[in-house]
Amino acid sequence: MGVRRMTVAQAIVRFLAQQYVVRDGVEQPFFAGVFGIFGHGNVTGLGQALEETGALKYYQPRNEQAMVHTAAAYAKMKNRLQTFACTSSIGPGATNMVTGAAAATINRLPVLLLPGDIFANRLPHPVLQQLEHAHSQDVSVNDAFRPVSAYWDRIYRPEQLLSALPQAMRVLTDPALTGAVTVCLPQDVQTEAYDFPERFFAKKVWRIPRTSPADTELEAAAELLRAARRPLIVAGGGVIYSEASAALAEFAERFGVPVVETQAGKGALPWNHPWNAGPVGVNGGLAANRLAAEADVVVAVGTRLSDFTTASMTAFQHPDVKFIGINVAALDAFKLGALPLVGDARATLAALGDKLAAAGRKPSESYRERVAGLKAQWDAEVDRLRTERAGERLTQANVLGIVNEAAGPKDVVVNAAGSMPGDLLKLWRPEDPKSYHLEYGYSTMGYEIPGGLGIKMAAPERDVFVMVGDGSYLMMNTEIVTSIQEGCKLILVLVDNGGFQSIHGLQTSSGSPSFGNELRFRDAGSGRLEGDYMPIDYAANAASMGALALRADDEPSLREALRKAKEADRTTLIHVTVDPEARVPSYDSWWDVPIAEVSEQESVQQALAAYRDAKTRQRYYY
Ligand SMILES: Cc1ncc(C[n+]2csc(CCOP(=O)(O)OP(=O)(O)O)c2C)c(N)n1
Ligand SMILES: [Mg+2]
Repeated sequence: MGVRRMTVAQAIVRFLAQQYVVRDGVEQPFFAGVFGIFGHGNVTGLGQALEETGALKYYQPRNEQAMVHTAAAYAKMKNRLQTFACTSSIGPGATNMVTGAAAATINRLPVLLLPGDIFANRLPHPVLQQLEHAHSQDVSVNDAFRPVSAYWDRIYRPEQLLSALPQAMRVLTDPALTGAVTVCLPQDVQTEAYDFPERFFAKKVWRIPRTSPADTELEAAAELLRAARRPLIVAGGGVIYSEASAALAEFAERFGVPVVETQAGKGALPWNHPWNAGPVGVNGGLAANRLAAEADVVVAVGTRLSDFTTASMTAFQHPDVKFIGINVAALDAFKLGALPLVGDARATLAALGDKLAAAGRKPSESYRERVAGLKAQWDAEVDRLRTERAGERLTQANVLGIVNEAAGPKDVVVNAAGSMPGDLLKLWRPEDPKSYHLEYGYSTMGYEIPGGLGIKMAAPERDVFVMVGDGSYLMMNTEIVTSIQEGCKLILVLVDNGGFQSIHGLQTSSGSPSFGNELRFRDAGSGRLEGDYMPIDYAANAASMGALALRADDEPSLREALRKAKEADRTTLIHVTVDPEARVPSYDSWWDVPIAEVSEQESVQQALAAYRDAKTRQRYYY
């Protein structure tokens, strides 16, 4: 067996460049490249290896957290079949990636993180940026990645790569297990040489199977569904990752089952599909939430069933409601006491459909009429919210409607935190499964622009509309520079409402006076942050990084700015100001956010009473 002498870092780069995946007969390289910021912890190791081998394309971000978001967004856009590796130095460069790792793992998106680590030989310790522990020398800041990683490892000896990297690939490419995979690389080990077997660098194709549940389980599920009077499907992100839209539409039509959507699942069916009853849960619409409340059998497909989907366990109120969980991940399939169908969404929907047809299920005409009636009502409500009113300030809902009209059916909208995720879920009308991209697992402020970059890199033929709140923009905007550097055009729509209006709304509706959520000057009199709104020139900020920058404050100026942005040859930011008070209401839903049990303020006491009352609707499903 031939061997080849190279450094650990060189071996990693050469190995990664040879990893491929295949699903449905389509083969592709798993890594599109490497993002990295260099420091003493990786420049002479992975930096040297990337430069000399040239085996993987290198990209230079502005911030380590951002590069992980970019990698995750890219992976999401590629239905988890391709991603990036991310290399950082030791210390702050590494820990900057922890937030990105958590976001990727929560959203079940593959990213490979290669943080530099302190010396394995310990001779020069403590090194610059090393956090020492009095109780152990076997701990570094990189241990902070353990709880946020789907797989975690640290390489002390070169030959450990021979088992660590295949394990890392196993987890990255397994749809049930995937997330952030972290392989920590002590800075001395990265540069150490070893005689690696040649075979380690041969092309390797990881097969992604479409697994099906056992026949007996499918039959039990078909039996439950056959007799259901008000069945309902909750479509999550797994439907999209599995490319199961056609299978879902067929199932819904064939058996008369309405589909309601989560943030990750929105777009699985086009908004105007007759069986798409719209979004469900805390930010759901009235059609979906009413159907959920009365459903007797709920089929949860490819969803984590987060509190936003279950309305904190109040969405499903039928006294005998039963659940069927279709999911590649057993963790999710078993939730809500469901009959678990552990398998790929597309394969399982098809197999369950066959069983259900054999069991003789027929669609009910009266249920179809009820769904159609509710859907028509909801569509009219969305029209109403999106339509701007003459003489009034633009609302965020108007902005979303206008941007949606400017976007083509294949264009992508991206967002993550604030009041926009809820409004987008209600108001955006996707026609394509990859046109709606919300990071609402970790809801990370700052994901928007790096995420938009990842989407554009994955789908250069689509325009990417990055909807970003003023708060989120201030938290992380510097990937604008990277978008200019790479010629990846983004259309940024910055919605300026004077700060954290989502949390401000939550605060005041929970009985508290305004405190700490708006972007205001400190008031000399009260000493609190309740002076005037701070004027921030976001357009000038974006322009300083090389973007085209425009301003809009009414419908005609926004439509004109969007027209210019679509024509522009580079990243364009539109700074649009909206009425901070105009909020989209909620529809028959509730979110569990606890209220102070002791307060002198009457408004808080009232909120507590309302909270306790609402909590009585919370259900436990076993
Ligand atoms: C990194 C991070 N920190 C804090 C939060 C909590 N949080 C959720 S929304 C929000 C405010 C977002 O402000 P902005 O982007 O302006 O959107 P708006 O609420 O005004 O719609 C905050 C602080 C978060 N989601 N992410
Ligand atoms: Mg805001």
